Amino acid sequence: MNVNRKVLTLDEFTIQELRGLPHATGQLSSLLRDIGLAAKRVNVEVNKAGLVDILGDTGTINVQGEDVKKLDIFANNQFMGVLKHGISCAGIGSEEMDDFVVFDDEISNASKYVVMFDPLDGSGNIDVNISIGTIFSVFKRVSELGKPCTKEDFLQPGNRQVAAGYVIYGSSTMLVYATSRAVNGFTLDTAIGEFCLSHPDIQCPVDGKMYSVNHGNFFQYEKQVQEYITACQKKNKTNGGPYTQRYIGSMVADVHRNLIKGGIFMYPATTDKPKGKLRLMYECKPLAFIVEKAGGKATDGKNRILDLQPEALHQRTPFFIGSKNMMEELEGFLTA
Ligand code: AHM
Ligand code: MG
Repeated sequence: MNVNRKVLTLDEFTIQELRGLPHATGQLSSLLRDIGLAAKRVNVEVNKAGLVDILGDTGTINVQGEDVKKLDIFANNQFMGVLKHGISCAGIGSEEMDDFVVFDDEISNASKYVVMFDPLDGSGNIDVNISIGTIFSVFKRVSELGKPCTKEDFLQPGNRQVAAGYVIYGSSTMLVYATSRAVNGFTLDTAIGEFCLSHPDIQCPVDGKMYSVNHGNFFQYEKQVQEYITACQKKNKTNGGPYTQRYIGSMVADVHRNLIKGGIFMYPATTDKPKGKLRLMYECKPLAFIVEKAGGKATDGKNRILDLQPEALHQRTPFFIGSKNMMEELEGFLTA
């Protein structure tokens, strides 16, 4: 058997990283490995989603709807379960749950981190075989170690994240995560059941030619946003336009593509949703941390996402994220 020892698994990579940090306790590495394990379990079920539709108990539309919902809950329980049974996480917040969950046992109370996640983003795409994702965000606790974690641990601004990442269940399954050091991407090798380092030190291209936005909402956007979108569609020597429009309806997939190839993703406020649709804590802050760490930018149209002080767990925000120069071009329109 030809074993390629140049390929590092997620576990090997996190252990290797620890060697460069002699004072690290290993809790963050262990937490990332726990997330990798949950991602593998969810991946198995996501791959079966189409089959479940065909072989479902009654095959009616209602049952299909329930199956899709079940996968959301399955993903939620997998991530919550591995984090609860691990040694690094004191509690979690999830887009699927009304309130945060305090694990409150001896090991969890001694753990340094809390995690917030969207277990299955873009879940409306499950039953049509389109990429979906998990997004996660890791904070160091501000509450006293040895005691149960508190709401203040969760309501921290994005610039306090110690790590953030996503899993994309696509044509291949990838885990991408950022720490203060770098953004690295791991592709699941299904033959050995391991995430392997495939995209070391990801840098978001400074320029891009793709814009991602729901055009169906065009007439609900504010005027400056409409003007920017219109400019994206025009020939323009300075920005290389017209740009190509790509909108999957699974933000993880859109942002992942833009991170690798360059581009901008927008979910602006609409007249129906004046605060935007996307959730600051579970979706926007972690993606902003990753893209900024890779050299891009992320704002709510006025402020840096990472500087927003959250007020509620399920808070929504308008969201603009992507390549540095495209974001600055957008900012020119928004401040005009
Ligand atoms: P969800 O968390 O309910 O799945 O919603 C988030 C998703 C994003 O992945 C995607 O970009 C957006 O909603 C699509 O919304 P719309 O259909 O309004 O364009
Ligand atoms: Mg979501």
